[in-house]
Amino acid sequence: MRRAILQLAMLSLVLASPLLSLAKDVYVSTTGNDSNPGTKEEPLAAVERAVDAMREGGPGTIWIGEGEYYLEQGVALDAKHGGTAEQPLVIRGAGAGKTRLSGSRVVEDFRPISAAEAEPLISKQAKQHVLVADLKSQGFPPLEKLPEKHRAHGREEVVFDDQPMQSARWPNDDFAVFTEVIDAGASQPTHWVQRDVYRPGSFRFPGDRAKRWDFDRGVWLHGFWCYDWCDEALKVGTYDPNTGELRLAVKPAYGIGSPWNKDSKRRFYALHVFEELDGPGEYYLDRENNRLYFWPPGDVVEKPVRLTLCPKPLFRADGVSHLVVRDLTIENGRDLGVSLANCLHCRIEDCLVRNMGKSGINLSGAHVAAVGCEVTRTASYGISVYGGDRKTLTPGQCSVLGCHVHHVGRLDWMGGRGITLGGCGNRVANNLIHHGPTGAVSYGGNEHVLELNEIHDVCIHYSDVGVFYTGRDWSSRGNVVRWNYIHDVTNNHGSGSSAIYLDDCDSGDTVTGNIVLGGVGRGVLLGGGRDNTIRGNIFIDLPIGIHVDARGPRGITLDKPGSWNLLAKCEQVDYLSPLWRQRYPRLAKIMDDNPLMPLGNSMRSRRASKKHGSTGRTTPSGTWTISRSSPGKGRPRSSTSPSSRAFGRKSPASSRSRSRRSDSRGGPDQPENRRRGTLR
Ligand SMILES: [Ca+2]
Ligand SMILES: [Ca+2]
Repeated sequence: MRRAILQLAMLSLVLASPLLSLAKDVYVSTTGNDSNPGTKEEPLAAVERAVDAMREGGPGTIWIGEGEYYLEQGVALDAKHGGTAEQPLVIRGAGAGKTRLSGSRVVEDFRPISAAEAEPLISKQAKQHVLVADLKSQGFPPLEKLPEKHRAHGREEVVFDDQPMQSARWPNDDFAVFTEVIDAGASQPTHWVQRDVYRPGSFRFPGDRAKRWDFDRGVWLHGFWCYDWCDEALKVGTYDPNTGELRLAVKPAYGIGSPWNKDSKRRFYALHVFEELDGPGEYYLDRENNRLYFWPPGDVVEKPVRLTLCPKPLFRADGVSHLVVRDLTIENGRDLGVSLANCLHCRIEDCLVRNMGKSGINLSGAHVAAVGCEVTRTASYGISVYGGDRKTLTPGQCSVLGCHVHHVGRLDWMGGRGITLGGCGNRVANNLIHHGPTGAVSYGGNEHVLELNEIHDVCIHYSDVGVFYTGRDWSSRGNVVRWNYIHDVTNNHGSGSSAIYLDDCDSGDTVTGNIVLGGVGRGVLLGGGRDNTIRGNIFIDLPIGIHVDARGPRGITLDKPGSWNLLAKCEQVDYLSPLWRQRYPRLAKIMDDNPLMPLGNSMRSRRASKKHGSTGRTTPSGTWTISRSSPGKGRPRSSTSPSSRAFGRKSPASSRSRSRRSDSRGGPDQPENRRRGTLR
């Protein structure tokens, strides 16, 4: 009897909760209502409500109808969500472009700028075209302050006609240049690249333009302060209009000015400067008074002006198994688009992720994939993947397949790659990647396959950069870069770009069957590493096919901590364990075999075709260049047989390119120069 009563009570509970009784399909519509049961006829209104309804609900499908859904704090799934191998939990829209999950709200009630407000604007035309919206009166939360130092700042941005607009800058499409450093604020470099930075430093601002700016309101400068592979946007501290001395408010990572060349031209532009709002597409967010000033490139009545607001990933799943997210547009947030973290057997497919204040898609766990997605207009990178366990060499089997990743790195040039890859045993294949400030793909870890990708128009701003980049790790082995097609890549001044860059003694990878057509300065840059195989690649119209150098003796430090202690990195993955000894027998013996030298590399079956330049030598087998200096001016010091080693003398140029990575990055590379494409 008691049991029957209990069953009755449970039944009545289920009946009282229509969402629990709705089997496996939940519907969401812009015309729905959250008090509805979530059926096709009576859908819910909020995606968040549907996700709540599916918690502990097992497999099923959330159908999100056409239209735009504002996600104030994003959608979050946890380990209580998920399906089974046979029947996943599916969250699907009516198609990318039709169902839009947005982190932005529409700004309305624009009025023309008043004469008093327009007075500081330098452009006469701007005084006629700039519109103003009061955000506070429209119920927007107060605008957040910009950090004094930033790249992808994650604060509010303006989107119009589905494209991020430009915070007012000068010059509009290029860089300004200074040459006179007044106070570098830093020591001379030690160990190639490292400098101690004591204070923000100052330089002579070129010309009179800055005399027009109100520094009390805040002015930022985005530029390459020391090296052409480290950009930062930094707030200005003081400016003296009489002397032209401009002092930064915060310390650049490496100080101001090249330590190698006192006359070097440092590139920068001014950012978030109200006075420089002077063209269609530029805006200024007054973060004190919560106003938006905007010169729209179209009709603000016909096309909505959006302000990005959501400070969290728009869609995130942590610890979920068997989830499919598909057919959605995910857009206009201040943070990530999609995060599938610590997930198993999950995938995002056929989605469009765009206009994000940080990055597009993060994947981690095992068997987690992005398939057929488009990722564009992210402030930093497009897609990141981390899966598997290096120590046990357990493959993550995560993948990025058939994705179109383009126009990434809007604000964060250093981190703005198309795809980043780490862990063990993951795959990046059949993707199209183009238009980025730095390289297209960076990877670290073991046993990855990067194949059949097409890449063009990358490395736009950076120098000393690889389209495929990996660096500074003896233990990062078993990776294969094959059958990729790389063309029309920018080769900036300084150390330029390489199609495949095995930087700073990185070892144990196979580069085979790639086609590199023009653009880059080198097909492969093998920077002091060991046990790499370069085979069967086709390099067409490049200054240099393969560059090899022996930088190990100048970089590797086995007796102190830091990113150049390559032995410590090996010990972290227990490289002498039976498993690692069996898989990487040459690594197990490295300390007995002249560890600083680039031994064990194999190069053959290269096909090079030259159209210009004396260094593009066709070498049927095994002839390569070895130099103790860095890529430097993009020219080998000597061309010899593999058995000979011609060590050049260390030059300032080589030192510059060499040491850069001892700092923040630790993974990816760097960037920039003429024949520049554009990210906008
Ligand atoms: Ca401007
Ligand atoms: Ca490697």
